[in-house]
Amino acid sequence: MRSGFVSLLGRPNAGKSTLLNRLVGAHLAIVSDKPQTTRTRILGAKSLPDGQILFLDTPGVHRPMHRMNVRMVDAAIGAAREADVVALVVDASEDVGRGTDFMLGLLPQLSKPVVLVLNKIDRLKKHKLLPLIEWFSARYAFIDVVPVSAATGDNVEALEQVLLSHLPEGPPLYPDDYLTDQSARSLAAEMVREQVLVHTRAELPFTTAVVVDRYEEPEDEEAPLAIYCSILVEEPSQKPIIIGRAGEMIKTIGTAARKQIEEFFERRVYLDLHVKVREDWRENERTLDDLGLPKHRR
Ligand SMILES: Nc1nc2c(ncn2[C@@H]2O[C@H](COP(=O)(O)OP(=O)(O)OP(=O)(O)O)[C@@H](O)[C@H]2O)c(=O)[nH]1
Ligand SMILES: [Mg+2]
Repeated sequence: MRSGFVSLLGRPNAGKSTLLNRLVGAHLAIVSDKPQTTRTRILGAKSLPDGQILFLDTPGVHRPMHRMNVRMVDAAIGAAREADVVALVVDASEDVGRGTDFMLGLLPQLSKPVVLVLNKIDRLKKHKLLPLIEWFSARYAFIDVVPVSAATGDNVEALEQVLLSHLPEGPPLYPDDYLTDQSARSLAAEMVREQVLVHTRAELPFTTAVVVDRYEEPEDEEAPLAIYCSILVEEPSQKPIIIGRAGEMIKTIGTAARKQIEEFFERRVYLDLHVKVREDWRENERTLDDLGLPKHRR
């Protein structure tokens, strides 16, 4: 038996959260086509016949411009420091650039075994794969290189076996039905935020947060979960965008999020959404604490 932690590290939008969800077979981490979707470390456990892998999904590594982003990048690097193995997830369909160099520059100081995961191969022309592997291999001594498509699932099982083979020997750390360390509250808040990301553009995805104000779980399982959330925006002008004309937008967001939460918890849900302006919340240490972003520690 082998078991341990694998941290998924990479640039924003590389597909880390899509890969986590694919690996554990549940929608634990929200996904969007906007960068900086994931804001906290998310644990997803996968029990296998010959061991257990504890995956840590992390925010994409980027140049932080706000206190929130400093905490996000810290969470990513902190998770990599905690892990037994780092899986560096790269969008293989994109050109390498300065961001790639920055990521690679972080690796030596982690002093961890690193597996290179070339994701999105469904979008890559076959002849481009080998030169890409050579480019990366010339820059760091990866212990393995595995091309995958998190979207289609192509080669993901092989990746799982490779990662397991690099974990220390030992019994599983959690029971085999253990899935995540996320609370029901934060899973629900994240599903609301996912729908905000799907339905909004420009700066809104970056300036929105979701907090659960009240979460009621009636003992009678036929009665719906009642979840009351605030959607935080940074400026008064952003409020009407989230609400939409005649409340159309917030209704769309609410309906889609409610369906997702119901599916995840297999229970009826009553979801109540409010939009609140909290100026500069991305710089506010207390709000960031409340949102579960760990404090800056370096
Ligand atoms: N074609 C294709 N698209 C993918 C694949 N994996 C992820 N995507 C898409 O890439 C986008 C980003 O995916 P995420 O999983 O949110 O990326 P992430 O690395 O978690 O991003 P951050 O949380 O912002 O750091 C989404 O639109 C995904 O649907 C893949 O294998 N193939
Ligand atoms: Mg993510």
